Amino acid sequence: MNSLSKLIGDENYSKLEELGNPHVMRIVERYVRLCKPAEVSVITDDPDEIAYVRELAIRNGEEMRLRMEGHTVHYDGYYDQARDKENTRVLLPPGMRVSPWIKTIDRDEGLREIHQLLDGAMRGKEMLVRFFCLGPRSSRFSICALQLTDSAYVAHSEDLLYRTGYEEFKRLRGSSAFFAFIHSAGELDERGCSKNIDKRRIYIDLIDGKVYSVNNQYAGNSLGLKKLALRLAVYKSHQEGWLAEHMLIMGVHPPGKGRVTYFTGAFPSACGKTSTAMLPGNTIVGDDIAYLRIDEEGNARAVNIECGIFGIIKDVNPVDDPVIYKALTTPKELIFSNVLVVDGVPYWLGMGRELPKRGINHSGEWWEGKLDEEGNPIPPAHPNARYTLRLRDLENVDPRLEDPEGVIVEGILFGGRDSDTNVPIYEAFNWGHGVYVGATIESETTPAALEKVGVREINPMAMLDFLVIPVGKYLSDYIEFGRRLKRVPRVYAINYFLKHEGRYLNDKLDKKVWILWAEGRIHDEYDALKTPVGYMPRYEDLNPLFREALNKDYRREDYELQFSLRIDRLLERMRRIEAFYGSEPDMPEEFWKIHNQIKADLKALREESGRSMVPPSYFE
Ligand code: OXD
Ligand code: MN
Repeated sequence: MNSLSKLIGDENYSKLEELGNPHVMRIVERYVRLCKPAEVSVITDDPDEIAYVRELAIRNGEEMRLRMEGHTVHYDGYYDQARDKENTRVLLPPGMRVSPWIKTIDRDEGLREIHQLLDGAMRGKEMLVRFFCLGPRSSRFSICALQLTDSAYVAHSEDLLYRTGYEEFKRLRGSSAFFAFIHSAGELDERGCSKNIDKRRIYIDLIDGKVYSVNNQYAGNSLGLKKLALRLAVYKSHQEGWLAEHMLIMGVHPPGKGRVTYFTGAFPSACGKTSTAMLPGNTIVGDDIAYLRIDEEGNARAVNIECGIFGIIKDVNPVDDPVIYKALTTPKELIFSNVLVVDGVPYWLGMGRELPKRGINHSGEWWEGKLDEEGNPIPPAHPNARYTLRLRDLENVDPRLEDPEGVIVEGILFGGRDSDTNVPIYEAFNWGHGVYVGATIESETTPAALEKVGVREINPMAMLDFLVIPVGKYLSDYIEFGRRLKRVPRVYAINYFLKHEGRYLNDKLDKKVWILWAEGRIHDEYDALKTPVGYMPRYEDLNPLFREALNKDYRREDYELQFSLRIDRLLERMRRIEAFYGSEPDMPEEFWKIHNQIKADLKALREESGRSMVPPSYFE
């Protein structure tokens, strides 16, 4: 009997052996020896084995059943409620460069530290060995992923969010072309939450295609396949000439026109990405991460590398997000995290009804007025509370979700949380300008990462946290990608958060109209107003869309206010863009050319119009 089969038992061993992949064997052996779990379970694609993981999460207390069939709740530790930017680091070998805001640690030093932390980290626990496929099965887009974890919640979440991949690993025929993720929640407290948060570390090894994550459970930190895999994919796609993006994919179905047009869209976390992907009347392919490649006819094609949603639940209510709300309140396999629970019923912020005054939440037993260690009031549910479910369990899932060829992308949306600068929507002049639009998304920070909320930051393609290659190179890749296309997607800047005198100028569902307008533009159905920043919609086109899509009156004065060019604000942003990108080497020349042109045009417009806020009628 060889040493690995002695270590993990014959049954587990033969499951691994069947893959015919010595790299998998080596990784499993190394981390079983290091992490020292009490038990190991190798899980294949067999539904019984997957059910075992789901049950294990209940048995070991990581999830509790809720009243509705299939629903469970999971809690992360009080200080482990979002992505930990500080302790997420790229292992940097000598001579390698990443974007300047990405945290790094010397590769050898980081490997030493993380392996010390992993030593014995799974003592008394069960290691789950899981195989997944990032992307549809049998697709040239897709990447195999191996996950080792001592958290059944992590493994269960990945079952909802990713395609099983044991059979896909066989198709690798022994190659090492897969990503590997090693996660341990570490020592747990009496609530089953990671205890040693001060030793939380998430280290990304780009060269080896591996990520190590320890002393955490929040999915954005622990689930290898989510944002950790995105960083590995960014590095790989840069080498190979495709794009790995923080993007939704949706099918837009204009009423009565009998066609579907696919869009992708990048928004920073908690800025409306999921609610866009779940807009009533349309179909969802994905809400978070897309891989884009060029097909033989020169189309941009996209696949969702996930098959589920890990969505923010705050403000999901029957009025603003009817489709999501319904999905959350009907029986299906679904994990809530960090919500308030009373009598087996989950509650969250902004759900459109009054919340109970006591219950269980991410702080344990909770009552109104409870303070945390720093003396801050604890809200009933965390603002970054989440739900995890499968796309195929939704009525609005797009039929092409599993298409190995992906969908043809005809439109791309770029948006941020911007209260005072951009109009609700405009179209870029061309691909290069579209890249500029994406590169200059500016957004106020949100509770999806552990940092100060509400700070304005430039967030290139909503990829700020994930850009493990130098941003100038990334933008050059983007421009080059467009150059290779025969059918170039139109690009839109979109903003749901514009305010006037402290009040939002749009209702949440107005986005339906913006997207229908963009879709119609792609099919040459609408003219537009040419402005220095791009093409803006005409009132004559939006008005009937508001009527048809929302049964709403759209007043000309509302249009005028929403679509006025705020020249001073735009110029202020341009200065922030200059500060952000100014010292960046490898920036594509085209970026600065476009930037300087827009700046000159805006200044000329201010001069010529004598105004700092120019209404859309000026461009008619
Ligand atoms: C997410 C995020 O969870 O971006 O999607 O934080
Ligand atoms: Mn995201």
